[in-house]
Amino acid sequence: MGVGVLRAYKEFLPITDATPMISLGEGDTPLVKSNRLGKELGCTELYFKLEGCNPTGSFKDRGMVVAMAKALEAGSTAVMCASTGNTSASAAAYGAFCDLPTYVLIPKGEVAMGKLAQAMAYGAKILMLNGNFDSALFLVRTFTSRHPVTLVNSLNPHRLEGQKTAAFEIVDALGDAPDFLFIPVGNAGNITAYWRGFQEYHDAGFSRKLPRMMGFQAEGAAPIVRGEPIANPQTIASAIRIGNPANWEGAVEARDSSGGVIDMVSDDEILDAYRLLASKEGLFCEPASAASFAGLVKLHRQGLNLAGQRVVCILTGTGLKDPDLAVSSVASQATEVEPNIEAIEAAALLVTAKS
Ligand code: AN7
Repeated sequence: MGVGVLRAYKEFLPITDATPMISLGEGDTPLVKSNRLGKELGCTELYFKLEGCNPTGSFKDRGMVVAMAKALEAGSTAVMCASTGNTSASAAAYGAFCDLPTYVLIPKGEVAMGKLAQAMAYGAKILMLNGNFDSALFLVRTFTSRHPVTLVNSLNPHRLEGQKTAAFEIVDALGDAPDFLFIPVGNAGNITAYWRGFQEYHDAGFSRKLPRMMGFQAEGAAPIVRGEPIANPQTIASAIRIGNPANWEGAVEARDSSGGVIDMVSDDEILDAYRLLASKEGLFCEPASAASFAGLVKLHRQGLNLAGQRVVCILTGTGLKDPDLAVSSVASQATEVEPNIEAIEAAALLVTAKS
């Protein structure tokens, strides 16, 4: 418990005697059983994997710790990534921990405030690009091919090795793989990593079944669903505003060999799911994360029978990453009150009567 991903799953990771066993306490995140929303969907066993509980508030830490450890082992002197926000926050944190200078290339005006604040606080060298994530990824690939700087996007194979440990934790917690795994898809590294993790654990005899992999893109940024790159991807879920995913083939392979789907959800469906998770389950995730649950709601509406099925939704990042959106999009209103008990009583009773 709490030993970090490298120690917890050493035998499944590319670790040698020379690998520094670093940790910021990543992994071992809660798998919470739904109290209300599962019942509404006729699903008796619905769970949420709270990846926002990782040290920088997203699942990226699982892969970043492996990528950084391997970079240190290889004698790297700097790391770089392109990011819609969470990868840069994670790279910056582990870079600070390891004393490795960290360069992050982010699309100007498209990264949620909490993520930008993290990269700044951890002391990353931030390059704001007048362009989108896809052009940022192309540029860091080019830069790191020309200079002795380690790329820590999920094109770095160590990233996916670390991220697959979330699948191990789910099987460890449930005693088997779930029937369905719902997950947001952006650059498509995570769905690729989960599928690998479920397969490896299955091959090692830790699970009897394999889940159907249910990946969800945002409607305005759904290249895999549409079958071609999107030049100008748009969605309120800025984390998955990606038009040409680096791990496209991995996502298709996960879908096809698991009997799953890669589908899309609209921004309205994402926001509805985001509000429901917070107000009916007490789970505050970021909008991109809510795409997993939005996908479950969509398929349920289309007639998918969830009776007797064990379902896990991955909530990839915490809602605190994007406070502006939270304040502008939630249902509850703040009531202004004078500092006396009569005013408080009047206001509180009014609120109770209303709800
Ligand atoms: C909260 O940080 O791509 O399909 O640069 O931040 O593995 O890309 C983030 C992606 C889902 C999609 N949920 O995962 C980045 C970045 C959240 C995310 C995804 C991201 P992938």
